[in-house]
Amino acid sequence: MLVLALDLTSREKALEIVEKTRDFVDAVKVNYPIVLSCGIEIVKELSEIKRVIADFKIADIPYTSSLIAEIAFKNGANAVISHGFVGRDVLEEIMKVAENYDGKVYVVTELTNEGAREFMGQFARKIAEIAKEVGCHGLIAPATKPERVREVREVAKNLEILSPGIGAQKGKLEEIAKYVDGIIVGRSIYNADNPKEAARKIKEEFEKAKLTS
Ligand code: 3DU
Repeated sequence: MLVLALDLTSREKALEIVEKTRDFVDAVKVNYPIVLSCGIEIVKELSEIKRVIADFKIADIPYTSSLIAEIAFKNGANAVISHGFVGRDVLEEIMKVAENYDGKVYVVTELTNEGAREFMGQFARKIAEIAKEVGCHGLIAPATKPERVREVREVAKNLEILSPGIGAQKGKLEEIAKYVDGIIVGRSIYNADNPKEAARKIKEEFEKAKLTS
């Protein structure tokens, strides 16, 4: 599975990139840059073309978190991403909302940046355990830290794992492919001279790495 991280601030450019890459992209991930620039309507618009994962990295009290999830699903998102460090009660509340929409919930175990080792990394395993116990659908684990992705896979068992950090953040496909179900890629696709070719190549390389790793 290839998820396109659409961190653009122009609606036109975003739609153009999605059109160009749609044959190779399985879902589109929206984050704050595009939603704060284009409005929540962009989720609906994109959801008419591809499945949309709303990456709001939800990290609030259960009530507020459930409102955020509700808005995402109501506007056509197929899945939301929550932080895991907020704890079980938040994930349970988001799951209740997701169930009403037949939607998915992915949980971040640890971010890709080095600084995330200071706090989140120490709890990545525990976060994966809680997400599994709560019945969340998947995890978001860092391609820049293959040893952690392996560890998270051990705990996650059959939970879906999506991994950002390939390309611009220097994560390597061959190091994580066997542990993950999908990759999340943004800049290496939308900033490429030929986004369609870039998406095709990355998807092919991922599939090849999965077969050979
Ligand atoms: O580095 P890229 O341009 O390929 O984009 C990666 C996307 O994944 C981006 O939207 C970012 O917010 C998200 N993400 C991470 O990069 C790292 C994480 O740990 C979680 C999400």
